[in-house]
Amino acid sequence: ILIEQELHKALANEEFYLDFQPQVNLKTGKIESVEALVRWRHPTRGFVSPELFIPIAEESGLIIPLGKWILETACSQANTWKEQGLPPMKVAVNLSIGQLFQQDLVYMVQEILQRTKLEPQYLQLEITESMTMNIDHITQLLHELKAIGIQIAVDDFGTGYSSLSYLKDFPIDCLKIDRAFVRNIQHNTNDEALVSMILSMAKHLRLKVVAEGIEEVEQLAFLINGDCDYIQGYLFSKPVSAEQIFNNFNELH
Ligand code: G
Ligand code: G
Ligand code: MN
Ligand code: NA
Repeated sequence: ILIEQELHKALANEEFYLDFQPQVNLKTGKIESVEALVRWRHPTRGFVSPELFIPIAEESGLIIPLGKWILETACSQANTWKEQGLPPMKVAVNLSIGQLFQQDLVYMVQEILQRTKLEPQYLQLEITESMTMNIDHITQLLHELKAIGIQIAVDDFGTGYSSLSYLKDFPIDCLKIDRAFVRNIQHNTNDEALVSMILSMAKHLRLKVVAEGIEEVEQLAFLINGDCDYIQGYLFSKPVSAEQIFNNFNELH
């Protein structure tokens, strides 16, 4: 309850900010996209993890205004980097389940893109498999979002309880392999088999793949060998501030 009340104040008090984690193209070695990750710096509690406050924001409905703020801030930041002279980068933004049932989501996305002057192909929305329960609603929604020209990624791929059937109905551009599969890739033949299978399946479905949570060079080698498209993980960079993305852009390459 306490956290819930403080969450409402936090938005007005500008206690939220975004960090960004680079996604590296394994073919070119370049950063082509970043994932926006929300952070809450509470005045007395200090840093509160999104793993704690996102579920509370979901339950309390605050996820709607917070989600809007996140999307707007991420799009506006992508445009700022461009104006600062960085090569164009896609920004990936996590959607919460509540946002998928927000009446005006498509309109809101469109309006934010216009206002921030970000070209639609530079926005990627991440949904998770747990959101694929209501197939008819989500299929319709994703088609409307694709019509705007944005990209869609399935986050935490392989960890949900859903069947694979949504892959044939949803207009998806990208799968993000959950870090649970990548973690023991060098030591566990089951994980190795699963990651290889996902990479091969994605290729047949013409989907891009981002492997998440890459921490070790052995994992990187396996993914390069498997023809994975992008990696995201501490090996390359932790989530960092917008300023750090700008300042370190050349070093990060
Ligand atoms: O960044 P970190 O690893 O601490 O994130 C923890 C969890 O919070 C992850 O599951 C991540 O998807 C989620 N999360 C982080 N930022 C956002 C956001 O902007 N929106 C939503 N809906 N979830 C987020
Ligand atoms: O659920 P989602 O994939 O959106 O959340 C991404 C989360 O993964 C972020 O909280 C981010 O901080 C975390 N993360 C990113 N790279 C790594 C990594 O290499 N190792 C670990 N343990 N966590 C990571
Ligand atoms: Mn994500
Ligand atoms: Na993930």
